[in-house]
Amino acid sequence: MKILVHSDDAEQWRDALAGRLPGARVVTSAEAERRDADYLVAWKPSAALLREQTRLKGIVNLGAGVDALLSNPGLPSGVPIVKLRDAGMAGPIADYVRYGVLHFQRDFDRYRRQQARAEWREHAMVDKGDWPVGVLGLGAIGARVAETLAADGFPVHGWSRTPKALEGIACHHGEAGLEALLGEVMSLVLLLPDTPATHRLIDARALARLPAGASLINPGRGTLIDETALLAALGPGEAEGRLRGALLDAFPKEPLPAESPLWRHPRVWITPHMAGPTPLGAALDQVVESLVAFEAGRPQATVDPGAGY
Ligand code: OXD
Repeated sequence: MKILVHSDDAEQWRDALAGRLPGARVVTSAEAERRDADYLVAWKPSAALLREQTRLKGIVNLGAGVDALLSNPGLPSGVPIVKLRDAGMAGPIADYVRYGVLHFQRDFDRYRRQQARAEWREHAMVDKGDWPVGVLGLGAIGARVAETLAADGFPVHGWSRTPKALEGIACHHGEAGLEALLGEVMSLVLLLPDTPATHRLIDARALARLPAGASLINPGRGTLIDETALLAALGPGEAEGRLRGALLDAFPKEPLPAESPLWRHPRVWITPHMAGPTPLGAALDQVVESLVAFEAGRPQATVDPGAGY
């Protein structure tokens, strides 16, 4: 079998895959030999690279989100796609979210602003038990985040499109479930996939449902948020608006354009899509398994392009 690899670390992937699949020929997208591959292992391939491939039997998406791949105009129809599930990224994402929740629950945002004024003033601590957190999206990563926060002592509400049950998590689903969750949580965490159904789910109405002083943490997809509504809910300047602050790792357009007002908002923390890197070591087993399963004619859980994940 011939495998084509495309990613920032394609050479490492090529060598690692060649080591694990000695019968395979593995090339990177930078090599002249890149045409006529049987399988593509890639993160954000170009439309041109996809169009060059005429006999693909399967694609392995080197990430958990398939939105970029599914919206690629060069994507051939009918070729099965598998994505990484939790390939080592859920732990770092859970840490990112913990950092964000603690940031607001322990008032680090306020202390940071006070420091700029040399102001020594302690805020009464809100107990973890009184700081409910909502996690939207209970896939492999969302579930791990929800369970981590619950183990830390936060009351956790989870939401998914279809009903799910997770021990220790108050699980909600459907529209009514979302309304109920939004009304409860002091930190809202977004870990839904980017699909037409989740686009701008966090709009002015959703933000208005959150309790006053709530915070938003988005290590998921930027398209989930209506940015105009977010800025309105935050209000301008340092004085806390209805929405106290936001920690954002994902944006509809990345890199976040320099002119975005989010960069300069004093109660917004921006990170450059770093919450859950995909470590090659942890993802390799999954990629090899997927390729072996493709080759054996029994691909593992493939992406449903209609649902978008
Ligand atoms: C992913 C990502 O989808 O890094 O894995 O955004």
